[in-house]
This record gives sequence, structure tokens and C-alpha cells, in this order.
Amino acid sequence: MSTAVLDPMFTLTEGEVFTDRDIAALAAGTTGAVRVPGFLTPDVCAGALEAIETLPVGTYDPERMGAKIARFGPALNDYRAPGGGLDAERYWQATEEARAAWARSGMRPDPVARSLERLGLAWGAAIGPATIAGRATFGGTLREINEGALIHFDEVVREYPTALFDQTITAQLAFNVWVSVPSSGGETRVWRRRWHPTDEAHRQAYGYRPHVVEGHQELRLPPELGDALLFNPTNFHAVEPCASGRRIAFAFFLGLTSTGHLVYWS
Ligand SMILES: O=C(O)CCC(=O)C(=O)O
Repeated sequence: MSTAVLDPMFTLTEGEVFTDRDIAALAAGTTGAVRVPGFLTPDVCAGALEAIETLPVGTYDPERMGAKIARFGPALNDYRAPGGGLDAERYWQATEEARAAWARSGMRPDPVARSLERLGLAWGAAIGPATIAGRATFGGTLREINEGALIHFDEVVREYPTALFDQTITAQLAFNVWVSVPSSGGETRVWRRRWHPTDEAHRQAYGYRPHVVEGHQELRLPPELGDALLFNPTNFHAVEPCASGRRIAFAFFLGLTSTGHLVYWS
């Protein structure tokens, strides 16, 4: 496919705050990404980085991920039972352990709580956790992605086709805020291209080979300290390897529900 004809709406919007229009446009697919530079101050980033040292950070299975990625906090797409559905016992245990470790870290200000508060102000209503049979899911994983991440998409309604949440999700956004960034590299790449069933012929570990995005319009977004980024993760996206330094972000998803609320999870 040729990129000669571009979608003029698939661009990066930058502003001092996130707005309800930004969130609605991402949900509707009528913008590419929205970034708020300096969303967290260098002091807050430094404080978070110090507190992170006390967290039990683990790594994903490198064979599955194709690269070493460190993380703290459970992400729902890692807890799928072999036959489909949620491996509930493992997930809720990991959630409880992560909440206890988070509380022990005493991270103040809490960058995840602060981010949710500001996004809630933008939307005009507080953002609560997505729930499963009334139980709050975990939101706000910490990820250190230094070696890059494969081309992939995230879409909870496909990962769990039998409706995991009590809420009905109509659109999904990904939020990342960086508390440590590399000297160069580590760009987030977002393509204007959603998954198609024929893409399954191009799987690579948990992601997809570059063929699926070749020739498609993309945004390349270098991470800067304290910046927050929202994009629609049902578009294919990837992370470039870093030249040197640590690329650490707090991340969660936002879901726009059928009743117009925003909920979060990781
Ligand atoms: O770290 C990033 O820039 C994006 C990470 C990612 O793959 C995601 O949020 O799904």
C-alpha cells in the first residue's frame, strides 16, 4: 500500500493538558496520538524512580516477548487461561501482591493516581477501575522496555471475547508516562492500521512481523522525561530499542464504556 496519500487526521496533538475532545478523537480513530509534555515534573519522576527500587520488578518470558522487558504489576493479557478466559486464581493473587508492594513503596505523589485524576478532570468524571464480578482490576503497571517491543495491538474485547469486565467497552486507549528515558532511541511507533484476520499468517512471538504495517502511515514518538502519551492501541504499535539508558513508564489502558464512562486497567 502506498503512503503517498495520507490521512490528515492521523497526527500527533500536543497540549498542556489532555481534553475530553482528545479522548473522544482517539476513541473514534480521528487522531493519531496525544502527548502532554512535562505531564510529570522531573522531581516527581526522580521520586518515583527511587521508590521503584523497592518494588518486586519481574520480567516477562523473554522467549514470548522476543526481548527482555521488566515489569511490575499484572497485565490482564498475561493471565489468559489455556482454553480462553481469565486464569482468575493467578490474576487475583498477583493483583493482591502488587497492591501490597505498591502500598509498601510509599510512592508519593503516586504517579498513577495523579494521572488518573487529571484524565478524569479532562473527561469531566472520575475514572474508576474496570471490574470483574465487582472486583477492581489492577491498573498502572510499570514497564522497563530497553530492548524494544514487537509490533502488536491491544484490544481487551478480542483478548477476552466473552466479556471480561462488568462494563461494556466500546473503545480502548493506552496511557504511558515516562519517569526515565534513554539518551536516544526508544521511540513509540503507532501505525494507522488495525488488525485484520489475515495478519495471523504473520505472527512473530506475541507480535507480528513488519509486513503487517509496511507502507502504512505511522507516527514515531521519542519518549521525553515526564511526558504522557495517549494513543489507540488497537492500532498496531511497537517500541524501538534504546541506544543507552533506561526507558521506564507507568502504563494503563482506558476503556470508554457504553454508558460514556472511562474505566482503567492494565
Ligand atoms: O512503551 C510504549 O511506548 C508503548 C508500550 C506498549 O506497547 C503499549 O502501551 O501497549
